[in-house]
Amino acid sequence: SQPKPTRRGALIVVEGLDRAGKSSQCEMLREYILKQGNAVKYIRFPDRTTPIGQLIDNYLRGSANQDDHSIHLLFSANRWEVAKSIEQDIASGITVIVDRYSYSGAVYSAAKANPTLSLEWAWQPELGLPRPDICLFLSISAQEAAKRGGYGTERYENETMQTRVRELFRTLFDRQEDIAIIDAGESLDEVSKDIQKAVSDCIARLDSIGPLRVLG
Ligand code: 2DT
Ligand code: MG
Repeated sequence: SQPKPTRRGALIVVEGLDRAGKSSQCEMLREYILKQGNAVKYIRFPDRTTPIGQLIDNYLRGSANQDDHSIHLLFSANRWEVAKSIEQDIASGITVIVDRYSYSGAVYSAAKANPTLSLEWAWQPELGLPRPDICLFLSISAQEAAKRGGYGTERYENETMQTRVRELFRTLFDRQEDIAIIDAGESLDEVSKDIQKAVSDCIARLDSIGPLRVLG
């Protein structure tokens, strides 16, 4: 009989506000997918290790300033520089878990309330990037976020930005497909179970979805 063609991997994005539990949940999801016998890779944006990523890191730590539009395009370029390698991994059967993606990209920039940097403007450079098969949004209330500890010292880690970011995520997710809103206010294990359910459903649909699509 013919050898079975490689089943492509899934592109899974995890989004959420600071302290929603993204990193822990990404790690638990990685272990879950591995245990099921599937190849899996974890990546995160911004990827601070590349030359563009270092500019972003300097900006976030406050040691460099950048025009709002300019830094926005650098965040997007930081995704474009790995787009090909994501496509190759997915094609070779590896499921890729991505910690923050285009959604954070558009929302954080638009939250600055710069009159020439709308959510619509901010989304444009994302068009054509690999499209997630599912985007899991870890949703926590402002109160729950506050309970989980104080803000860090990086740019954006303050109440005003977080409130705007939360609202803009909602606006963006009304317009985008394949978004799963996960109540991230529960325990690690409960949240993890909800994520596993959503991801299993997504992986079961992969054959009918067909090849990896692009963001539109
Ligand atoms: P971390 O806390 O996850 O390291 O993110 N951000 C992120 C943007 O403004 N644009 C983007 O495209 C991405 C991926 C969100 C650092 C901060 O960078 C913000 C928080
Ligand atoms: Mg952070």
